[in-house]
Amino acid sequence: MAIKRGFVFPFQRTLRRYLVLICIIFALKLASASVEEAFRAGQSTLSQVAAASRDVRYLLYDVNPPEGFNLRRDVYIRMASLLKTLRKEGDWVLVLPPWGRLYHWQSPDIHQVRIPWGEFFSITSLQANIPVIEYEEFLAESGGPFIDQILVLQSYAEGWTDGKWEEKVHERPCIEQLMYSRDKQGYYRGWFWGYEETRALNATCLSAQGHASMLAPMLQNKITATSVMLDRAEAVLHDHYAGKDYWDTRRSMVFAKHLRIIADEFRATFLNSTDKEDQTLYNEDWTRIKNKLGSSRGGPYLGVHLRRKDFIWGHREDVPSLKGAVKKIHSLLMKLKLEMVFVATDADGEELAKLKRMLPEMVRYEPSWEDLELLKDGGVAIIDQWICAHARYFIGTSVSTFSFRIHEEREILGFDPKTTYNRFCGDDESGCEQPTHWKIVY
Ligand SMILES: Nc1nc2c(ncn2[C@@H]2O[C@H](COP(=O)(O)OP(=O)(O)O)[C@@H](O)[C@H]2O)c(=O)[nH]1
Ligand SMILES: *[C@@H]1O[C@H](CO)[C@@H](O)[C@H](O)[C@H]1NC(C)=O
Ligand SMILES: *[C@@H]1O[C@H](CO)[C@@H](O)[C@H](O)[C@H]1NC(C)=O
Ligand SMILES: [Mg+2]
Repeated sequence: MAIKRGFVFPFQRTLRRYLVLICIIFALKLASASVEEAFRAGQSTLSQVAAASRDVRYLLYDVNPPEGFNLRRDVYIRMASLLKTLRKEGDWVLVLPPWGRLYHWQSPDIHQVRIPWGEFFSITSLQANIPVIEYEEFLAESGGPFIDQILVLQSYAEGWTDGKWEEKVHERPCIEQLMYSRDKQGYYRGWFWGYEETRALNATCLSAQGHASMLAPMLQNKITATSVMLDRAEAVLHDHYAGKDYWDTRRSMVFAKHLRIIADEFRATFLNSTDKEDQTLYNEDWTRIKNKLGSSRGGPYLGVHLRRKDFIWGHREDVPSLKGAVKKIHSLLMKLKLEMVFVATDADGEELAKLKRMLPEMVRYEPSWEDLELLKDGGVAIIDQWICAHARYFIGTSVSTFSFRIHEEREILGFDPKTTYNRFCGDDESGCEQPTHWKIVY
């Protein structure tokens, strides 16, 4: 399925170019723009004609502001499932919500809004799964900074009636005050990923509980708007967590090449780790990667993800003290007969200094200010993940989506699950259940 789509979509693009040509000829002859087109006068009337000839519809989405990068990656998977369902009855395209203003991106003095997905992920890889476009392409293609309809997802005011949970979706009055306000012209203004000029023509609320594709009939039959934005998209669940469709989308979320190159160079220089020696088979085309579990050996180092900040502020019992973590790292190095340890962490300055004192041999990826400005906090985090994903053995932090995404990356690379699904235990934690192994469905 994924392979087929991978070839269909580029073909559609070529086809579209021909359509554009034909349309230009017609458009020039007729030379009469519709009222709608005049209203939405943008720079890109050519692709407007092309888009109109396809009857394309755009699905946009956004996520609750406090959510971090790696949960947002998970929400993308849910939206991709919905898009696949929608495409059974129409030419829908997913518009990638620009990255920015994330709580954890705290590096001062660098510009971190309106970041396109292409800075973090390989767009051609995403497109081999579903048709996606960047927000700026949407602006050009759809004729300007207008979104026809926002649907804010919310729960049901009455809760679960008679305590019984069922899947359902209804247009309902908004329960909370909208995060959008109306301007003088009556348009809805809001965050819109830092695109101040963007406005919506309508904004309403949708009470929904259930999986993402449950929204499809509503979007296909009741909502007629060309561009529809789902806000609070994390409110819907996965169609089928860890099923084939989940993994197709997850596998398509290949990190941008420049980030992988930097991480690979770091592995080679500081960790004596190369794909050849490590036996990590890789292919730029994700549809061709199907590595057997246990086939990858990994580089001669222990990979560690030590999540701190908000994970320790709540004094969670499943997160270790630094001392506890270092003790575990030393015992793992002994047991695994490894000498090098790579540490990815969001620890603050004080904790980091303490960690360096207790674990002076640790290797970290520390970008210069210039690199940080270029890669941004998001790119640095991806480099950390990619290096952890190539370690001979990995240990992460309990219920961190940052660690979970590393598990998936290692599953794709073909590591023995014993080397992947490990986490630190809290100092006084009883039980300490280890992470679940989710097998890829190809
Ligand atoms: N560079 C880097 N950033 C991290 C690390 N751990 C956490 N972060 C940052 O903190 C954020 C944590 O939020 P999130 O992605 O939601 O993961 P979760 O909160 O651990 O489930 C990440 O997106 C990063 O921006 C790390 O090991 N290295
Ligand atoms: C806004 O959207 C709702 C829900 O689809 C619809 O009932 C209403 O008529 C729309 N309002 C306008 C002004 O288009
Ligand atoms: C790097 O790895 C290779 C093969 O895995 C090994 O022969 C070599 O001694 C290592 N070099 C260092 C500096 O550890
Ligand atoms: Mg988070």
